[in-house]
Amino acid sequence: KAMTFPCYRWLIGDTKVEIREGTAKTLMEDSAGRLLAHRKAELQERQKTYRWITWAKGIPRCVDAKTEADLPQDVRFDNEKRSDFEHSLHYALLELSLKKLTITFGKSWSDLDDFRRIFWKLRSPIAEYVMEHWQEDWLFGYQCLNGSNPRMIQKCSKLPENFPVTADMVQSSMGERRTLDKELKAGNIYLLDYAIMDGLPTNTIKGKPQYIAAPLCLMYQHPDDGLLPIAIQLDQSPGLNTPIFLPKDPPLAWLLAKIWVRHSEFQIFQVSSHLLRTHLVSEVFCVATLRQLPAVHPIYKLLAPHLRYTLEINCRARNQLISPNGIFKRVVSTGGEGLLVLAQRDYKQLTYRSLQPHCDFSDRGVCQLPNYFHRDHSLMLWEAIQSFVSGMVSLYYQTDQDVQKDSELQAWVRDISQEGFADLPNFGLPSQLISREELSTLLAVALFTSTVQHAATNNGQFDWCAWVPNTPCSMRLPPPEDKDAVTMEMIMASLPDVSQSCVQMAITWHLGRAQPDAIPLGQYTEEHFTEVRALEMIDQFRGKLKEIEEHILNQNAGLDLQYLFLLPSRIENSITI
Ligand code: OYP
Repeated sequence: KAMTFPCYRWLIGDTKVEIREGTAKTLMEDSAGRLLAHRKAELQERQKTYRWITWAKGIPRCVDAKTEADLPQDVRFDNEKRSDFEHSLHYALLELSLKKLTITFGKSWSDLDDFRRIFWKLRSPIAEYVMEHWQEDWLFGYQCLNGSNPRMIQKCSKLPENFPVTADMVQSSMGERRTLDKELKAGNIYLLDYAIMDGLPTNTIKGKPQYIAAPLCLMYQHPDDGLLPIAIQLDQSPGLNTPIFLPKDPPLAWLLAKIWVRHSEFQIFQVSSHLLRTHLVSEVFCVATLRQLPAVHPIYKLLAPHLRYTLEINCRARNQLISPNGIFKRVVSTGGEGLLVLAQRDYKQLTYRSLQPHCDFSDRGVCQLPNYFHRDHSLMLWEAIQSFVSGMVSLYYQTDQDVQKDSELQAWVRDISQEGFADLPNFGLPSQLISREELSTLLAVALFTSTVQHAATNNGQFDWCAWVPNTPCSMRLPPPEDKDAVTMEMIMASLPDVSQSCVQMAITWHLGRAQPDAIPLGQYTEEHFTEVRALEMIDQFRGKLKEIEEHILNQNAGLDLQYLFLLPSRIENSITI
């Protein structure tokens, strides 16, 4: 193959400079004076173009652009992407507002089956499955592992003090000869704790207050029936008005308690797992890379394909989704101040460790859980990414000293840790890289977050949120205080109304559907690298991904509920939606 692509170009004064030479070069290798001057000029230009800004205090910093129109052409959507993005959303909102009309002028909104009248059947076998089975306890448990927010579940070896579940309460969920105490010791008890939602400011929508709870939910890994919810408390403080809901309670009371947990899931899922921990984290890598690495730098070449369209989609999200009049404000319980406070609380606890999947799973104590496909696929993909990037690093850095001496690289990591993740003393990313291993880990985190982790949270959102009662975006009544007083009327008056539900379906479809112009993980359409060894490593990486693809397909063959969100061919190379 002929490799004659210009590998970098920029403007010095009015002169466009193009170097027709493909070899990636770190600073030390680039010794000729003229080239050094070019590197410097390119970076000065880039730092003028891409500047950090604090959009809101207490969350990662981002690119300085009021709207996507302020971004340089190089990082904007191309025409096809823009028109698809705008049309698909309008199409969805229009389609659903028609459905809404038929309800507003038709029958009342009084029964769970009424959600069927607005449900959008769109080739999502999972969404249809959810519609039929969402009330079953095992599906509630399954979603903790393989739904769209698979990072909430954690091992519980001792009951939290504010969650006074007794052996008696859960005996019937465990079966004979088993006790809560024994199962705690055996490591079969897990917990969902939404303490982070306690006291969040709540939204008011069309004059009506919305409600938020901070539940605790105890889970049991049953030897035959899988992971099951066995006790739910909807507030962090126990008390007379804070009953502990149980599977043996009146069915509507238990159902409403589960719905409340799922409502918390929606908030954590979208604000923390999706927005903060993928979109905003990747934007930090993106801005630092554009500011600190010249296009000829091997690390720039390695990262560039994983940063495509991320700045524009994030600008759009800041302007239309989480802005003062955005979609969240119009339909979600954390709309307005709530989502910001939630993001800020979660940002405070964000660690570099938690962005590395093997650490995250082991810190949560979930390595033994059976049928945790999300975990198994994540680890396989992490391994593939990690070995790819460390191979590339060792191509361009012969020793650890080479890493220490690369002042561009060091400025890059300083930009990430000091500018992007500012005010985060416990984040855990050093502001200097001293070894090739440290560099490889950081690159693996950047790649993994913008590809695998984003796919894991983004790709399932229509499947798991289209049936609104399964993952409601808001609640319109406070949590129930009396188990015996729960009625269907109360459930319907708590769940989102018709128009909130329609918007939830439209947006989750818009974001979760397969993107028409997607570039899948490991496909490098622009030939940044031209060296034979680098190209071989890319090939090896693709080979691994192909094996993973086949493994996942075989594993899923014949399953009613398939876990395909981490199929490599369905993972995008960057966050573009
Ligand atoms: C940007 O015209 C994005 O209103 C989506 O978000 C939707 C718009 C703008 C609205 C455009 C318009 C892209 C990227 C992102 C992200 C992370 C958080 C996603 C939360 C989705 C929540 C859906 C809520 C529905 C009730």
